[in-house]
Formats: sequence, structure tokens, C-alpha cells
Amino acid sequence: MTPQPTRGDKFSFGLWTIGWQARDMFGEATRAVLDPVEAVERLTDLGAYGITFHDDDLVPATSTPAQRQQIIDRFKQALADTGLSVPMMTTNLFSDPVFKDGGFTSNDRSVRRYALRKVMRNMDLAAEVGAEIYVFWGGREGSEVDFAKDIHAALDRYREGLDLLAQYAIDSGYRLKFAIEPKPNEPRGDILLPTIGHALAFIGSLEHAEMVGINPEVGHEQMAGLNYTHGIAQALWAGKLFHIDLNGQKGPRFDQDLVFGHGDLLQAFSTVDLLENGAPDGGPAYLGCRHFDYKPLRTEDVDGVWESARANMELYLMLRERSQAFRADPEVQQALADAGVTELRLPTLDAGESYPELLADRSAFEDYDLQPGRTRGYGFARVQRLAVQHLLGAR
Ligand code: GLT
Ligand code: MN
Ligand code: MN
Repeated sequence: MTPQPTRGDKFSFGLWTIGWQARDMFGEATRAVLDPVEAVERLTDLGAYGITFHDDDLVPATSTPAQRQQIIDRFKQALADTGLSVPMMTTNLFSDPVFKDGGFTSNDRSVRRYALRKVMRNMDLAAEVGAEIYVFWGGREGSEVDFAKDIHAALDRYREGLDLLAQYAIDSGYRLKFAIEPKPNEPRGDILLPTIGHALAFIGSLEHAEMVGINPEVGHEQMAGLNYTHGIAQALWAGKLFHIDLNGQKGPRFDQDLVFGHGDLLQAFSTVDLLENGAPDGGPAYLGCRHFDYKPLRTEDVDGVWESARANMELYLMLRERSQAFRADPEVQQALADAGVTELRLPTLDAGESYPELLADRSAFEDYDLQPGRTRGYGFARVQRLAVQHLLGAR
């Protein structure tokens, strides 16, 4: 019997994921439009906690104000009927051709002003439906031609935009926190804030840095050949992991948005282990939603969509069980201790010690015997073997 998701697991899905019609670069849609109300009902039945969306996912961009209100009212009724939450919302600043050179960083100033207004209107809705996180994925903020984009100015405009929106949230009394989602490329040739590290450095320059964190996506880091678990660990260390986009990716290539774990499964295992057991006291390191940002395979009909939605949650729960067994295994605990994993938590200097004492400690340098450190084995191979045994349920 595989584990069954419940609301307490805090799984959430983008409306654009299960609702993806599977239109791609080379072919037309293979699935019909999914009614947002049906999405709410089906996700509830499957045991999810929340649904997230862009302004235009819920309300088609061509809607009149009256139509917009009607769609929102109907959607809110479905939320009330099911108890499903909207933990996160975001803005589509990439589909309309007007955003071909970006939203906040378009070379065209009027586009930048329009983008800010579009976000503000949707922040009002986010506050109304109780969302706590507002995501900024700047897929069109970037360039293909180095000489055509002044990066210094573009970062100034990015900061100007986020500072203004943060001020708007504060002045409006909204309890929204912002989360920037990095991506290295696609749809732009090169995107601004391409990795977790770039985004963290940028956030430090913002006027309301305390209300801005990141929303790292598995595939986006792996597209850049980076280690997702390391990336979110640094975000946690910085107190900036405000949200996550879980999915699967098979190495550096186009953004695949596979089901979570259907790429680098071993790294998915360490990701879940970190989220669930990675706090210094061994408890969960991350308390927010486990949000899936994936694309159901283009080959699937609507049944396959719900099958894949299940697969995301089920895989996460299986890995959570596996990671609990891994942590509880005395042999693993011994292997981790032997490997020095716990020793790394010891400060390098003694309490009260500083560099004068270190300089005076002959055993640290002048009399230090390099041989043991040169010849020791660290036992990491054993840790990895045990991890894989647990991953595959062989222990
Ligand atoms: C878009 C992108 C995702 C982002 C979404 C938020 S939209 O589909 O590929 O990674 O999370 O804007
Ligand atoms: Mn993606
Ligand atoms: Mn994403």
C-alpha cells in the first residue's frame, strides 16, 4: 500500500500544471481546457492542500471587468465548498507579446509601468483569497544579445519594481511575502537572476529585503548543472527559503518539468530528507507548502494528468518514509558519525578562543602531524551505500 496524501502534508499544485494543455514549441494542444473549479475539486479529492495560479490562469486576459468578477466569485465559492487553500499566487509577465523584452526590465519604460500595474491588481486578489506568498518568476527578464541589455540598469529597474511592490503590500496591510524564482535560461537566451545564489545576492540590495525570499525550482538549478539540495540548504541557512517548486529534470537540457523525482531520484531523496529532517534539531527544516511545478506528459489524456498529480505526492511521501527510516537506522547514525558529519557542527575554535590562541597552539600547525589527515578514509562511500539501500527499500 503506497502512502496516501492528506491535507496536513501541505501539497499544492499550480493551476498551470494540471491545466497545461500540452501546447509545445512543435505542436498544438493535446488536451482540453481544464475548468479551474474542476481542478479545485479534483485536487481536494486527491488529498492536496492548495492550488496556486497566475492572474491569467484563472481569468483569461481578454475578460471584461464584469466577467473577471464572475470568474473570481465562482472560484472562491469552490474554495469555500472544498476548503482548498490558495497559499501562493503569481503574475503572468511572459505570455503577452508586450512582454517580449521583459516586464520589470523591458527596455520600453511604458511596458515596465504596465507590468507593475498588472502585478498590483493581482496582489489585491492574492490578499483577498488569503495567499501568503507572491512569486516572481522573471522568465522574460533577460536577453539574447549582450549589447542590447544594460545589465546594471536592468538590475536597478528590477530592484525599483520590487521595492515599489513591497511598499504597496506594506501600505495596503497585505500579509504577503515575496519569493523570487531563479532560472538560467528559457524562454530568454539568458535570464537575469539565473541561480539561487544570484537571487540571494540581489535580495540583499532590496529596501524590504526581510520580506523577500526565493522559490527555487528543482529543474531550474539542475538545468545549470547545480545541486538543488545544496542550493536550498544555502537558502535555508540564509532564512530565505520562502517557497519551493518541486519537479524532475534529467540534467542540463531544456526545462522538462517532469514529475518530482522522475529525473535525479537520488537527489530528490536528499532534497526530501533536508526538507523533512534537516533542521539543526533533526526536525523539518522547511514548513511551507510542498508545491509541484511540473507538466503532465503531452502523451496523456486527463486521466494521465491526475495520475501524474498523484505520482508527485506519492513519490514525496515515499521518500519521506525512506528518509525517516534512514535517519532512525543505528547503522546510518554510526556511519554519519564515523564520516565526521556530526563533527562538522563543532566550531573550529574553542569557546573564547580567537586567532592569538590559534597562533599559540603549536599542535595546530608547527607540531601538527599531517599523516593521519592525509591517509584517513572518510567513509562517505558507506554513507552513500546505506542511503541507496534505504532509497530502494532494501533495508
Ligand atoms: C512558468 C515557469 C515556472 C514558474 C511559474 C511561475 S510559470 O510555467 O516555467 O517555473 O514557476 O510564474
Ligand atoms: Mn520549470
Ligand atoms: Mn517554477
